[in-house]
Amino acid sequence: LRGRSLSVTSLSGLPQWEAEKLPVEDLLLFEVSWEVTNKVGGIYTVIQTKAKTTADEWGENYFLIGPYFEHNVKTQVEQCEPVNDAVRKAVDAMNKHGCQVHFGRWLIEGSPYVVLFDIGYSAWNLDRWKGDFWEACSVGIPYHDREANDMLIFGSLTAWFLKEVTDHADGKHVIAQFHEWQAGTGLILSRARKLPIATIFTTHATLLGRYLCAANIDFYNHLDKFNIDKEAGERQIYHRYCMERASVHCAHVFTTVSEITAIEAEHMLKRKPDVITPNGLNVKKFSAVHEFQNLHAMYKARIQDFVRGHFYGHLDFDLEKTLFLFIAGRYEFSNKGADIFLESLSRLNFLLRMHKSNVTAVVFFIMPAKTNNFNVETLKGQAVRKQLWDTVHSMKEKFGKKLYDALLRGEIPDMNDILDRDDLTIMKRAIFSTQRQSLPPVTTHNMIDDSTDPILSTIRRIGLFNSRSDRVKVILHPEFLSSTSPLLPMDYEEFVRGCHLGVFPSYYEPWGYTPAECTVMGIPSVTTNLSGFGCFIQEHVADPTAYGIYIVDRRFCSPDDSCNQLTQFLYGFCKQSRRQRIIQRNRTERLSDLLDWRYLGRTEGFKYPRPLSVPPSPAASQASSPQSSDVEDENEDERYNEEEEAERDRLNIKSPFSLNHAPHGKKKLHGEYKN
Ligand code: G6P
Ligand code: 1S3
Repeated sequence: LRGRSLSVTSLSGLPQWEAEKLPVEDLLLFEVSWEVTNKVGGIYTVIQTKAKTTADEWGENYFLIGPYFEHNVKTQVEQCEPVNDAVRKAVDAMNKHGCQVHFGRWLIEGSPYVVLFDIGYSAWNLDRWKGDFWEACSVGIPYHDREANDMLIFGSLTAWFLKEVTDHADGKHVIAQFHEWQAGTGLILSRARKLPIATIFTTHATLLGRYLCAANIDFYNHLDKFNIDKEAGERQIYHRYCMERASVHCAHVFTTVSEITAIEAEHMLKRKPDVITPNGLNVKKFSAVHEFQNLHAMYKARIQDFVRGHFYGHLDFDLEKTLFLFIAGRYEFSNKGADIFLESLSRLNFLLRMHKSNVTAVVFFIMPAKTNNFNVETLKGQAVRKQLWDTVHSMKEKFGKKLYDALLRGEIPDMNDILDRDDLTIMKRAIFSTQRQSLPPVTTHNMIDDSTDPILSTIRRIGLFNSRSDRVKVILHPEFLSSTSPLLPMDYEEFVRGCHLGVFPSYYEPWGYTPAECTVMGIPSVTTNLSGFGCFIQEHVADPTAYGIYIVDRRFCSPDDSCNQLTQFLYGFCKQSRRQRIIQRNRTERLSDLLDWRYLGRTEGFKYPRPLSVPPSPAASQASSPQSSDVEDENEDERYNEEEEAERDRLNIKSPFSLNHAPHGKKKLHGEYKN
């Protein structure tokens, strides 16, 4: 490759070296993204979870390139000197010319090397670099688009860095993967400058796709009919769109995360992706197969505690028969399907009430919006709960001491005397403190745009106000979760584990990490046939519902029909007994190997068969009335575990994903698993 010139106009394929035959020592791999050490959305998860597998394969020759933000670096990066000669020379050369390039190890699993550029420090070059960019591809960036300007600085620094690296690479071949339009300018400039590197551009969504879907346009039925330049212009993203499209067409290899986004890219970006690279996760297996079930019970208890506080004075529902549902992610109301979810919840509420169900569904919306911190009523709820707990605790102490003294005296105390008048007063006051004049709030925070917020507006329209008679209760938590929150001190993973069902009925979802994350934690979820993940599961699992993955049809039916289908899924889920839920969770967790970065790419032609154990599918075996879930048998837990182990053995599920396969080998999986 060295010295070989790749002109932007001749894009007819990869340089003629065969990467598979070259030892890793002769290659340098750079992965470029705005989300390296910088959490914005899903790309952070892609990079962070993949780091260990990539670092294991590429060792010292793998580097991530991202932006420098002091806070991120202070908390996530251990700065050090580069060992690699070419990288060290590149960092030194740029720093000598007035840049601030930081180097270190990102403290995540795999601890990959990171090269981070301080964007603000180099901003004085902006006008010159705008000129260079115009020269390279005739795309102009308006000064008022701060984000696009930052991306240009980031891209210019990336291209400069890669130039320095290739100048000092000493025979090593360089590969660079750029994620999304934000990183794309680095690719465009590298190609325009004919740098001897092989380039990959990966898109995780298209700009136009996201905008058009958010405008509630019937996107997938009109893919070939849009005047894309006009659409981009009208939405004032024409320059960004040009940056994105130029990146796509400059790359030697263009990839995306799912089949559905590949079709979208072909129409919106006018290039068919060369490879589809589904997103994986860094799956951690517990040594005890059922540890994830124990974790569910443990974290569910924490959510129950929060619910006790939130619904104080209205706790006339049985927490043992309460299911926790949630939706989480970027706040894109219709793209993420919050619209049809709310509508389905209203229908579910009707069904549960009509059938006099004793099941209650508490539904969390975890979607960040602008707020003025927690609201008083919500904080008060937790304070009341805590106070009640403290009261109970001190009474218990007092009671215990009296009992102890009596027993020491050899007496059985008179239970009527063991509590005195003061104790009764304290208890009565504690009960009085749980009275409230208002309904339990539907949001935990003071929303800045309360009157126009789409979730709150819909809640007002459908009337889901957390009344006593509602069997569906709603809590909007407009902030990502954190273990240091004074309200709900849990991190996202703990919260997911404690819930019963994740609901992600997205309309626009190139991949969709949220249901995938649920799956590896053994928590069932709802997804759609418009999400990359949903389509991937349809391809690889014979009966997704039996495995706890409910796939709503949002592609071939009307929104109303999708709502009905979602309502039926939710209602069916609410009718399951505890035993059925445990079995279903076991099955869900069995799919995690499919989503492990280590095995992705080896799944071609592989399909999980229908589960063998009875009941064949929790959905199919649901009792006709929700009352059936009264029949619970905690002591049966052990038996389910044995059944589950027997089923895993029978399927020998682990073997198709065995790590004994050669790292790059795309082996066919056992024929017996093909359906
Ligand atoms: C896990 C625990 C069981 C518990 C169950 C509750 O499986 O290992 O001990 O009974 O969770 O399940 P549920 O679906 O009712 O939260
Ligand atoms: C994108 O993030 P989003 O939530 O804006 O990239 C993710 C990672 O590939 C993907 O999972 C998601 O569907 C996309 O939409």
